[in-house]
Amino acid sequence: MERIAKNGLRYNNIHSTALCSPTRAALITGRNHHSAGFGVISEQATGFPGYNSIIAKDKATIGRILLDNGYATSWFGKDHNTPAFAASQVGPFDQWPTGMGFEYFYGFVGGDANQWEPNLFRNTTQIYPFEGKPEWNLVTGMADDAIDYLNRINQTMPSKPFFVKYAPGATHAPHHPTKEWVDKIHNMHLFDQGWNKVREQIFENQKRLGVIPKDTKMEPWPTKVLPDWDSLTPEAKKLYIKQVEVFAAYATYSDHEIGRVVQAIEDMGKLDNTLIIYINGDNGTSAEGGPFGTPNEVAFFNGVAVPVADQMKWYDVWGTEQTYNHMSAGWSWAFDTPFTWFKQNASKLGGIRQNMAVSWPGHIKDKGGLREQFMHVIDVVPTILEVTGIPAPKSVDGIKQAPIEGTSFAYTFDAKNAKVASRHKTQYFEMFGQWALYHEGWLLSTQVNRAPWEVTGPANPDPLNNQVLELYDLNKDFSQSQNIAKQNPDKVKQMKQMFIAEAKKYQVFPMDASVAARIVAPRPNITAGRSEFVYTHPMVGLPQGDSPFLLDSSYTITADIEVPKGGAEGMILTSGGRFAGYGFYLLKGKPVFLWNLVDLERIRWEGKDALTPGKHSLEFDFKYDGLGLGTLAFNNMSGLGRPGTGTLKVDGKVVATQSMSHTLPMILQWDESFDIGSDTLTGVNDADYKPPFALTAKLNKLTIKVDRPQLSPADIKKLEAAMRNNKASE
Ligand SMILES: [Ca+2]
Repeated sequence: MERIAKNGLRYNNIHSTALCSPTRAALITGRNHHSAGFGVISEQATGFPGYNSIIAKDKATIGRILLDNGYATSWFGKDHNTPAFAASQVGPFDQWPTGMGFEYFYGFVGGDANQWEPNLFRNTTQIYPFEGKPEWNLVTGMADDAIDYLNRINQTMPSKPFFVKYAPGATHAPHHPTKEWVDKIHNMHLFDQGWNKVREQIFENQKRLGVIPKDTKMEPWPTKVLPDWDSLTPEAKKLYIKQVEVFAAYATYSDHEIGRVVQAIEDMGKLDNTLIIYINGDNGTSAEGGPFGTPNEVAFFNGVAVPVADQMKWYDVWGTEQTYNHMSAGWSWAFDTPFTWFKQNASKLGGIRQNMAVSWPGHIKDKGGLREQFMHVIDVVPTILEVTGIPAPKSVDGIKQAPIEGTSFAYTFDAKNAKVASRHKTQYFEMFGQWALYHEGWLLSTQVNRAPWEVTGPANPDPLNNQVLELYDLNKDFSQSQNIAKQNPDKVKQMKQMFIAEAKKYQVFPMDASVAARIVAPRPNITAGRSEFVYTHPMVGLPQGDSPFLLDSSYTITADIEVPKGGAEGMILTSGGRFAGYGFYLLKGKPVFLWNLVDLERIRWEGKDALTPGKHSLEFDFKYDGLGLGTLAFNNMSGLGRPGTGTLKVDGKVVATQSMSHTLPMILQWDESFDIGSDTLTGVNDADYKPPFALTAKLNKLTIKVDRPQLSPADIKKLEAAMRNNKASE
């Protein structure tokens, strides 16, 4: 990044939406995230136009526009703009990168990926280049593939212009750098003094570099949200330093590999006429590890915080394939210096302000210059169109195109415009019911009422009005630290009206403050309306969002198999993997059903005897003891994650019965698939087997029956009463 900045311009006032796929949708379409159907991530999509995870056909992406104008277009790394219900091999593929105008795709479809064993696709086909290569890492794999691709284009047709969208998994969790980079960072001892001191140091560095005004103020450490470093136990300090060193190693490693791709362009002799826009950040720094961090992000999304002492079990393997790790939010706060709050907090600069460097050596002459004009990621598309001289298309595939909503920042490339006023005058922000409005230097913000790790509580029922409003003058107050709402009541009123007008214009309404509840909200799904699933053929790679959902429900899984002479072993059915999931398999001939509860606890049913050769019917029956997903409609999570009893049967005879005191409420490991007849990527129990663990018995038929709980009229009455009480207490 430093190379791009030194060779071009630095920007300190560009903004994102506060969350990943919403920002990406805005980045590739030049429209606001709600306009592009991505008010939230696709796994939280609901039926409203601003939130349905569908990028409508009247908003063609920059990939499509450039493709239609002769460019070779490609996308490397994270996608997360494919609706969860279109992520399986039945498609449709029109909202995969290749369907959105990016002719070549090498990356992962979902929200994040294990970098050691990713759910990786080339175009729309899953590939496994890491098999048998324990040293392989996607950060390097992706750079190698991009370098190979760019050289292929260049050697085949040197005059072909190219467009690359490069979105590494870094620094989203899991933080998976190579050991080389972890050692390098560790030896620098950057973080030994703790997050309070690191924050002060970053603040001083920012002033020294001139990227923030000299008179910028910094709010005191938020002791109500996060503890002071000095108050921590030695064990916690030790753990948190490890967490942050791995994070920093991941950031640096990724930056280094991006540098190799840039070098490849220089080696082709094309750097002078290549515009590189490098936006660095995970929106704000992510606090989704919670105050303690976590060895397993899947635990976080199931509402499970792992105490420090338990996390120490993973200390030596932090960042390796044994963890799906995230760091303590204390570091995230420090890394958002000089701002407050985090990714997800759309009303705070700590959630939405990015840094950016832009180089175009043959054209931008003010090398190393700083630009301070207000901008947003929706400005990137119109900027690319302006510099390439390509007009925004009036129609694509016969469909009239909606106007682009961003404003080109190409004017800032010219040194004489270094200090002119921003051309982007007004911008709304909204995420999970937290919102803000920017207008010509003023920022109206809702007071933060939820830390990003508080995801399972009841949602604010009226996020437009049930808010404390704050007002800031960013022209004088770079870090959004002086709330002047009291002194300017008329301005507050006027800007709230302006927010409502913008929100109406860009399909922000109905605003919804729920977070976790939306993960399990009903949405289009290829399994919708089905309670019975039959499989007669081995099959791997079905994503979580497109497979039978067994959480918060009763279900019965029956496998009719034929054991050959000498016995059998292997995977019958699995979903998820090392960090959460279930497996139904034969181990040394014995039937096993296993629930992996976020790698903290494994519940296991096992038959005593190995199956004899011949035909057998295996059954795992689970009776769920709770009201199920239906309680969500009442802003109530009480139906989820409840206990239940599982029974394992062989040929109709019970061989094991066991109760679970709690179950996973939300989600299995999302980057792992539903696999029949073998296991891809990681396994659910390393102590038992290594994937692919192919089934050596013949699978004649696998049947899954799901018996979802239904609310009785009495249940509904109770839930309605609870909801009324909740509202009354607010
Ligand atoms: Ca797996």
